[in-house]
Amino acid sequence: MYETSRRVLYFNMPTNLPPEYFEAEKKLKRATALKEKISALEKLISTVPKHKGTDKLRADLRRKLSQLREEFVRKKKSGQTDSYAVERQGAAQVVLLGFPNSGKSSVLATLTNAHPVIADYPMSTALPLSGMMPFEDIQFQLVDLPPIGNESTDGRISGIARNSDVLTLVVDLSDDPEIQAELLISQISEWKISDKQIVITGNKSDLPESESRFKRLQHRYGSLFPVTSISTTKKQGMEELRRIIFENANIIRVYSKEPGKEPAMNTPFILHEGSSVLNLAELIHNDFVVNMKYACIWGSAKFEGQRVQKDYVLHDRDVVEFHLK
Ligand SMILES: Nc1nc2c(ncn2[C@@H]2O[C@H](COP(=O)(O)OP(=O)(O)OP(=O)(O)O)[C@@H](O)[C@H]2O)c(=O)[nH]1
Ligand SMILES: [Mg+2]
Repeated sequence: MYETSRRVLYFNMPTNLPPEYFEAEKKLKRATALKEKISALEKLISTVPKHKGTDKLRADLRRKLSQLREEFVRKKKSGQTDSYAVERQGAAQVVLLGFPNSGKSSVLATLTNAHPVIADYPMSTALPLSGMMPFEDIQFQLVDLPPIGNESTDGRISGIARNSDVLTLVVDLSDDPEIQAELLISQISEWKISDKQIVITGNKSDLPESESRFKRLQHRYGSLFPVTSISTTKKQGMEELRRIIFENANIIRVYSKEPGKEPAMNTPFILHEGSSVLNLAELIHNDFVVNMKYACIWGSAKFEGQRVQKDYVLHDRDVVEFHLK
């Protein structure tokens, strides 16, 4: 990609930029969190050689940096008064919804690097807390929330749920899981949150009679949603839950490749399912959009390295090589 990027930029910029610039630019494109974006942009600026030919580029980048820094300060200030603000990070945002004590915080603690309060008294979680869940070569943001059913917090919880990508309903297999699921689903529809990906997970599968209750839960909801059984205490079913979250996030991972080189397999681009080669080009660089002649695809193509046009629909794990005019 470096070679093609350099060719494209050659037409549009009055300068030759070093390979590190394009590496840093790629990192910037992939950054999702504001903090990440700021440090990626700082790195990018440091790669631009200082001479007359780069004056305009450096000025543009510095302007962008100061805008991002201002936004960061603004958000930080408002964050002090709004402890419910959850900044999106990672490939997709997944919220944990459930009644008190169902084990939402335990799920967060088991699947991510976060350290929530876990307690046997109800409503131990008072504010949202997020952590990053690794899945293969990507990370999902899991958001633990206070339990449903409290007038003072339900409004804020519904706002967070509405903005997320996947709702994971955590029900307690030792305490009428079917009724919990039913109440949660009706609450979600009362909030008018539609078209949302929903996953149901029955927690505490280590407790007596949880298996038969899980079977009933699965029988009732299995045809509507993915239903899975876990025990955070015994660490059972956690890998399956990770996979189910990935499968329901409606995203694909796509890798870019420069002509004549190996693909960058450790740094996927994340796209919505159904995205095309053109959508990938838009994510990488506008010059790819303008100057694309065709692309070569490995993975979902009929044969390896098949030439495709910009409307070709990509699949998870495809490798894409852009060829420009
Ligand atoms: N037996 C068993 N107990 C569990 C499991 N997961 C969580 N617990 C216990 O259930 C209780 C509640 O767990 P939390 O993770 O705090 O539940 P929560 O849903 O976050 O609770 P709130 O924040 O109050 O809504 C704690 O005592 C946990 O130790 C499990 O898999 N098996
Ligand atoms: Mg909790």
